Amino acid sequence: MSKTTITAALPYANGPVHIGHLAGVYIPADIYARFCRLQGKETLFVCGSDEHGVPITLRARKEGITPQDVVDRYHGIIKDSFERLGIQFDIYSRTSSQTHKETAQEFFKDLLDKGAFREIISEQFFDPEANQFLADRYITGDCPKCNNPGAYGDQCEKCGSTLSPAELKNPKSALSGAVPVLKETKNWYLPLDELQESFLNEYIHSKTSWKSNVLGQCKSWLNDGLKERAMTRDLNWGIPVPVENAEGKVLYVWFEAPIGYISATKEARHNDWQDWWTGDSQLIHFIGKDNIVFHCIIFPAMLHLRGNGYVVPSQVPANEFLNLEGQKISTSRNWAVWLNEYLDELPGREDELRYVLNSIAPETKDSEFTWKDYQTRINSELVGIYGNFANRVLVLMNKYYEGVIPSKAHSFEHSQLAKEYIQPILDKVQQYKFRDAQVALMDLARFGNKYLADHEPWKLIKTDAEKTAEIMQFAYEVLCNLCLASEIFLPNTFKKLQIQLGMEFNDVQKAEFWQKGEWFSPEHGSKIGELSLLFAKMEDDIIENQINKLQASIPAPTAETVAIEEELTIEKPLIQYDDFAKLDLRIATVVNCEKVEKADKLLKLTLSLDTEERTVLSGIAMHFTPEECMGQQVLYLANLSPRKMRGIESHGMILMAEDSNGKLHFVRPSANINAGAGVA
Ligand code: B3M
Ligand code: ZN
Repeated sequence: MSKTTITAALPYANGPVHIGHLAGVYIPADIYARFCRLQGKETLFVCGSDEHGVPITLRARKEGITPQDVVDRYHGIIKDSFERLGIQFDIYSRTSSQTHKETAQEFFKDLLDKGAFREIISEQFFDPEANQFLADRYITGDCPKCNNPGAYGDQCEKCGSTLSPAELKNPKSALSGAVPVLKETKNWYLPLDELQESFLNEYIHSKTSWKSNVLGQCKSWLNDGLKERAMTRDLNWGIPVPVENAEGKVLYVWFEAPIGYISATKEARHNDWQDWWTGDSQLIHFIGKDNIVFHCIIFPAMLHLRGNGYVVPSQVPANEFLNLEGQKISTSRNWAVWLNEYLDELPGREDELRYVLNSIAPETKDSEFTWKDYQTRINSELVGIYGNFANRVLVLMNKYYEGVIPSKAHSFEHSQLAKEYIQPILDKVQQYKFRDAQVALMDLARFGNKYLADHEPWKLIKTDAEKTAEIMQFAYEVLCNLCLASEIFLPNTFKKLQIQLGMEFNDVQKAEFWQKGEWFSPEHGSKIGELSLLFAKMEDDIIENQINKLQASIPAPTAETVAIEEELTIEKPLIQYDDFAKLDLRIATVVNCEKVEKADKLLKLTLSLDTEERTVLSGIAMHFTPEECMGQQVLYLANLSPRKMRGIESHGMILMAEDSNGKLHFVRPSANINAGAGVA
């Protein structure tokens, strides 16, 4: 059987891990890795801290410590918190390790020797006082768009514009305050333009099973045409470029960080590490959407150039983003739920966090965590359904049979039960639909609960002992299957429940369940273990404390933001992000358009969203002919309730801009992009 190498994005060691990281990357990756192991696949699950790159040096400057101090601190915090949550890496390494340094340098040398890079001399900003080149973030100045005096060379945080350092007015070095000057420097570039033709076009187009959000991004990069990209940087924090006379240059963090997966494999598997990266090994990267280009385009290109039998990624199940209480999670604004703090403040609630975050994982679009929703899911689902079922079965078992499983067999078909309740879990995990898989898990708990409610053994025991034994035996059997199925989602609950069931599932039993998808049927006569509570009710005060803590972390509005908000209220009332987040805005392409009979103003449009088509009626017939609409990309509100007009159901609406003459114009992206793309 082929090997499966699973990687989870290496978190930057410039802060702890938060719930957004967990929901997007680490929980799905852990579910999948556990699943592969239980399926009997040879599985390696690697991760580690990403300890290079500009964000680390910025954090160090801010705190007045060295970059090494920063990464040492956060590497420890991150590694420890993953362990406490039960993320079962085979290794959690770090990119400051000696093995990684050697591996990355060797990789670079090999590509260099193969003539894979372009050497390009360009002008970069340089601080003449500090005597070093400046990363974009290290240059500050006045924003060309809004005049904010504290804009960075890559971005203005006030107006949100993306900038380049040359655009800043009155640029200054953040290191010394000196005016930066342009200076020539040589760097090594990956010729992605050539690689697109020779490899990447075909590679991406062969990946028809990838998720549509991932393919959409890849294709749009390819459509725009890839450009060469520097793989070395003039910086003093990172892995030195292994070439003579390259002092002061390091490997670009996005060149070496993915190589970290290989280094970690070496550290975990000294003797056979190559086998995990060659042959028919399956390489699967779990990442967030902002890392797609690096894992689907740049890293595969690097592996392809390296040759030597290296495999390229076979799956990249990237997720979108998780928001928190109506706002984007932000490390710098401290708008986050930090894993290490969660574990300290809510001890014993690890599986609850895993459960909730998997329930709302941003698998196809951005999603949202709120503390209230967290509470509801725990109380009504984990306590109300799962815990309630387990508790009823085990308590009655003690009460009626002194904990010994009665031998009265039920008459359900095992194969039917497997098809209905076990297979769906396996299928969904295999399709990387972990949310749905967990819903299927809960369906089994619901089934058990309903079975008890329908048969009421607590009443039946008074009149029919035989039938009661049959019911209780079956309920116990359902609980065993629920327990088995929980191992990949709720590992602590699995362990606890196993003890209470008086079970210790062995490898054969697990294999029959996870590999063959068979219904488990317990031996009669065994005795259940000691009972304990699986899930405790989540009380209001805990939730209130968490909400208060979060609210306390947002800075109070400044006079300026208050003024801006007042100005904005003139026309329409201010809304909360929540209200905005409800809109499903997309870019759609008009693939068909026709007039509507007996309706002068209406056009009937067929919009393509890539994976599906929608019919929309739009009152633009006085402004455009059907021909003029064909092929247009439009801004489309996808989740407006359907409405019937002239006997035709219209799904959503297209958004138009009206100029001062009352003429309508299409609102469309500045370049053609993939139909269905989200707008946020
Ligand atoms: N550290 C970026 C991030 O955390 C980066 C991932 C590296 S994966 C090789 O989003
Ligand atoms: Zn600005």
